[in-house]
Order: sequence, then C-alpha cells, then structure tokens
Amino acid sequence: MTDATAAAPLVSIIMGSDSDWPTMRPAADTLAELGIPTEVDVVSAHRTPDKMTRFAREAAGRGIRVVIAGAGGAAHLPGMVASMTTLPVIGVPVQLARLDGLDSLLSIVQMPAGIPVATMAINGAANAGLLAARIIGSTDPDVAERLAEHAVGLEQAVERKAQALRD
Ligand code: RP5
Repeated sequence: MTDATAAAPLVSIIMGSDSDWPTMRPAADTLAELGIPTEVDVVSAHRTPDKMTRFAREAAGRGIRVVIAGAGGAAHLPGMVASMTTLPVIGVPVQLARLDGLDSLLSIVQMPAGIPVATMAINGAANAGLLAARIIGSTDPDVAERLAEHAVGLEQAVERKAQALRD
C-alpha cells in the first residue's frame, strides 16, 4: 500500500486483506499521532505466502523495529511472520461476520513456546499502535515523552466526562 510518512518506517502494519483496513486503521492513526514513521501493506499468509516470507525475512534489515499484523478467521499471519523474524510481532485479531472474532483471537493467541506473538484484544488495533510505540519509546526518549503526554490526555478526558456527569 503506502508509506504513512516520508521518513524511513520503524513500524510495519500488515494485514491479511484490504478488507481488514477499517479495523487496522486505528493502529496507523495512533502511530501517526505519536509521530512514528509507519508503513502499511496487505500481506496474506494464504494468498501471498511468498510475499509474506520475503516480508518477514527482510523487515529487520529494512530498519523495521516492530511488526503489527492483523488478520481474521484462520488468522495465521502474525504467527507465521513471528516464526521468520526476531522482531517483536503484535497480532490483532480481526472480527469477521462469523464467530464474532473468536476464531481470529484463538488462531493468534495460542502460539507454541518459542515463537511469541503479543496478541491484542479482538479489533484492538489502537492498542497495537500504542504497544508498538512503547517498544520504540523504550529506547527513544522523545517517543516516551509523547506517550506520557498521551496518557495525561486520557486522564484529562476521563475527568472532563466525569465532571460533565457531576454538573
Ligand atoms: C483473512 O481473511 C484476512 O485477514 C481477512 O480478515 C479475511 C477475509 O479476507 P477477504 O475475503 O475479505 O479478502 O486472511
């Protein structure tokens, strides 16, 4: 698909189908808000297995620090990518029309020992973006600072809503 920013991407957001994009978009939006260069692409474990293998083998060498992989149904993409890279892989189970996303969640979360995938909630793409930012922020003080400001913003938003209830 596209590079979300002109700078070299640090986070790669991949998904099994372009139909996953509305679910995955909050990850891209969150990373953009935090100023983290991100790329987005469609990579399917089943329909484009060669592309998936190339992607996973080359991501670290291209300077990618974290992979966010979203998929629905028989959601093998995050686990397969994790098996072919040492980068941290964050899996987002995408909710499809059938089975309420439980199939996606279980496909991603039950990884065998040795190949970790950090599995988010069903449709939890915003948190995937934040977790990727925290990984980047663990060695980048500017990103850590922006994450701290983001947390303060959340706290203030809750307090504003609580105040509106009390008024
Ligand atoms: C999965 O199959 C994709 O991640 C998507 O969630 C699901 C359906 O894909 P489409 O048939 O909409 O392309 O691999």
